[in-house]
Amino acid sequence: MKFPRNFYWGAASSAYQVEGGIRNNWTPYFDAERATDHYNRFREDFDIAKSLGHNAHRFSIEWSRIEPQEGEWDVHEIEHYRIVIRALRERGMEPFVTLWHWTLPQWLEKKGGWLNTDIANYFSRFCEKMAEEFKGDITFWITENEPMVYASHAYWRGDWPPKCAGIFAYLGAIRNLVKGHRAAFAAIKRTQPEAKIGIAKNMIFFEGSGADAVLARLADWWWNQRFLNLIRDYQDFIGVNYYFHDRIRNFRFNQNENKVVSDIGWEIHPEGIYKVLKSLEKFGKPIYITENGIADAADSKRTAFIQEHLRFVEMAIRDGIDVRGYFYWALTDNFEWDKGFGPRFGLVEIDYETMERRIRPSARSYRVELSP
Ligand code: IFM
Repeated sequence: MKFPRNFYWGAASSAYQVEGGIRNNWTPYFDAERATDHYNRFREDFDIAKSLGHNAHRFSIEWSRIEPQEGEWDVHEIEHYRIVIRALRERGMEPFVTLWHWTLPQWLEKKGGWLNTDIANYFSRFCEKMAEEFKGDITFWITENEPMVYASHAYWRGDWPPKCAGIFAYLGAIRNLVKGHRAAFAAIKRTQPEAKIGIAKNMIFFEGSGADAVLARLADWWWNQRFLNLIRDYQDFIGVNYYFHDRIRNFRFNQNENKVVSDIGWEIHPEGIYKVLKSLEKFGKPIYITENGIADAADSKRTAFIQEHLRFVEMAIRDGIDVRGYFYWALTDNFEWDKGFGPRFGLVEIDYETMERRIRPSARSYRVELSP
């Protein structure tokens, strides 16, 4: 498999899932505590990524560290992320920065979080500040991670903070997430016109035949396409997070064959990544796979998982889709939100007792060969 010369490849993480010591809107419900102590061990983690040959890394800046109280910037924490970014650059890795990976400062959650009609202003103010601070160091900004996933858990099912379920809350949160992205896009561009900005969109390959195909198209429109359509003129690239295939049979979702599943029961369906990439062709934007990964504690499926998905990404590129990068989720094991520390997504295993890092064999077989 050969990828274009400038292709970015590496792994991803998010602040709350790895840093440790964060108190945000999740903490009262699902406390990540020390997480992987990445806040103190980021150099060690980046050394590992470098030793694996990665040329890019995706991580998030934790809003609750930067603005712990409304309107107050924490210069010490800004400096911390400056050092983190420098550490990546020194190791030859391009930083891709996520500005909102599902967490909010507690003061903002108290004001209604994503249901606050002013949240787009709060968010764009934070994003603008980050662009001002880091415009010399960062090109790629991901404003929001998987907004539809967050809205459906937090405001529809109500199993994630702020655990507020209801159709109006769900629709209202989506509307504000769209507004938030647009406002953030404008704010970053004002500060840094050359910035490249997008979101990381969770994409599901919905499949159905006959009458089920109609439902599959509808689900595709609602889940995959609508948000991207609404921010169509406010993005330089599309970030794709791909984990799921959903086969619809007799008007019922989730009728997958599940022949091969991850430790948390997610079906492995690599060709779906090709299908979702194809479905994004019409936007005419560069695409980065901002997440793709598997929970596999025994590390018995991860190598094939990565190779198969990369094979379909390569096929998409050969078919003319402008895919420019791939980030495996995740560099290390980490705190998997409501599921805690059980699922093991990492290329690198974490011993949560000692915080020792152990590189899994699959990490060494994950290589993306670039054309000369
Ligand atoms: O861990 C999450 C990540 O934070 C967002 N995308 C899916 C991953 C696996 O569930």
